[in-house]
Amino acid sequence: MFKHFSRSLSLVAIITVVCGAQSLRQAADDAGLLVGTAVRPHLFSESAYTQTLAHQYNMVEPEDAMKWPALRPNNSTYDFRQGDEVVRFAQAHRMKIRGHCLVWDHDNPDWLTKDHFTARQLSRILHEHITRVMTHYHGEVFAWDVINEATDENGKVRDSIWYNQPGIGLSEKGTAYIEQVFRWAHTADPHALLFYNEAEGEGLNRKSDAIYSMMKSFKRHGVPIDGVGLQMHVPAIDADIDSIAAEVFANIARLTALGLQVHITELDVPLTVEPDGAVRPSDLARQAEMYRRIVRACLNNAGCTAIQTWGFTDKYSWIGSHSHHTRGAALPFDQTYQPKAAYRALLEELSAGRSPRSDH
Ligand code: 9MR
Repeated sequence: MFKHFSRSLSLVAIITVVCGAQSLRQAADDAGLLVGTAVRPHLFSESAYTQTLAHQYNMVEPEDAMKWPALRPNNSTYDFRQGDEVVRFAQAHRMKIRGHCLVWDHDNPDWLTKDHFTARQLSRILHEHITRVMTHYHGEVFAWDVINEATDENGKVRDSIWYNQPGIGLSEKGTAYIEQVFRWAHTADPHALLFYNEAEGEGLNRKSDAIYSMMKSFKRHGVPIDGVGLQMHVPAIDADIDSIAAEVFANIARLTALGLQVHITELDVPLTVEPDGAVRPSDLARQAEMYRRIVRACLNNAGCTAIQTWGFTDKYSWIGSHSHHTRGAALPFDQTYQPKAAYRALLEELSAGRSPRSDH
């Protein structure tokens, strides 16, 4: 009987390997991992957009819809309409929602940056914002990027309206203001997972060393933090993919050894785009390899619990408009929603699951 049972189990395994998972979502579900993408709610009227999204992903994050400019038309008003649209879509399709982002020195509304608030006023404004937004999305957003990009390339706390210009009253006290916003966030929603999200600190460098030290100190002092978001905007051209993958693996390993989760939060791999929109086939192959190795680095560490790309179709990505359209084609689906080599690499790695197949 047992023999019979194990034979049918191996039959299931063989069928799965031969047929393969039908979507990133199915493969990620089987691997016990979240696979997500940033979304723009005004595109929910486009059926190819929503169909691909619902079929392929089990998690979404609003690209801009929960940022200050969307939520805060002025100091006394909150506008949750765009964020709520993301929540409705996700709930209708049984997807998890990551929230992004409560504190950032970028992309803040003019009323906030130009009104010359005092530190005491800013402290009240930020505390109220965190409390109100997290309360509104309580039970809906399971994880928040509480603070985004607070460290500079030398590993120093970045100058910002929230830190020292004029700050919330903890100016020149290093990471104390970061600690404060995590404490406010935890009080606002004790059930949400709280993340520190950062760019260009994915491998091993001064910035990631500083983040690691900050995390170690936060854990030692009981600061309520659950994880680190590694953004992962990684160019593939002229990159040493082996050493990037090895460094990302090592960084994930040291962070998770502190008892933190890691989410890959904004993965995209921009390529050079010719004026006629063409991309070299060899670049697409390198891009696929980069996707494969980053996903493998995550899968090989049980503490890496989510992989998310910054958009999913090359039709809509921040890269084009930020590079005068000289770079782009960074995502797993092309402009017509056809899967690229990068998609197949993602699917193959997710389907292979967590069992380590190499060191990194
Ligand atoms: O992709 C986002 C773009 O639409 C916004 O205009 C921009 C400013 O809010 O932010 C972009 O997303 C950024 C993210 O919020 C934080 N990490 C870097 C991302 C790309 O710039």
